[in-house]
Amino acid sequence: KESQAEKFQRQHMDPDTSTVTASYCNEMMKRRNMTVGQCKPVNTFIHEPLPDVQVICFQGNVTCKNGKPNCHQSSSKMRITDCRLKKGSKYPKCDYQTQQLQKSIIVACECVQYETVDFDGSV
Ligand code: PAX
Repeated sequence: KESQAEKFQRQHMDPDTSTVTASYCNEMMKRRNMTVGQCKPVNTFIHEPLPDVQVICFQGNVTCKNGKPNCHQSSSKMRITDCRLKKGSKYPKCDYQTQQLQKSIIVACECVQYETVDFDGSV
């Protein structure tokens, strides 16, 4: 079974892409299995090396949106792409808006191996 850390990497890591095209989200949301059964409404891809994302678990501690204490905010801005389902898009035709951004990100970490398990937002 896919671990939480593996799920985080499937859903949020894309270190090797630097510039994205308008069709990036439509292709990536499908390729990474986030359009199975339903269209995932919002998802962020991070274009930074995995070690740079994992180290966020040792950076500024913040409360997660769900009230848990295990979220961390990156001390530097990261290259990210937000994928947002367009209004009127209906499953199985998942049509996304692609937006490339540079923002500080917030992730949840589990202490077993200090691995990122949840994307909590960007600020
Ligand atoms: P998830 O599916 O909610 O949680 P996501 O990144 O895929 O996250 P499994 O076993 O998979 O069910 N976990 C935690 N989740 C949240 N908070 C804490 N502290 C925590 N600790 C552990 C992934 C797994 O992490 C576990 C949780 O139980 C899950 O385990 O965001 C909804 C989704 O949209 C993404 C992020 C979420 O998907 P919302 O609306 O709740 O904030 N998303 C959202 C995004 O990618 N980018 C964005 O900017 C926003 C706002």
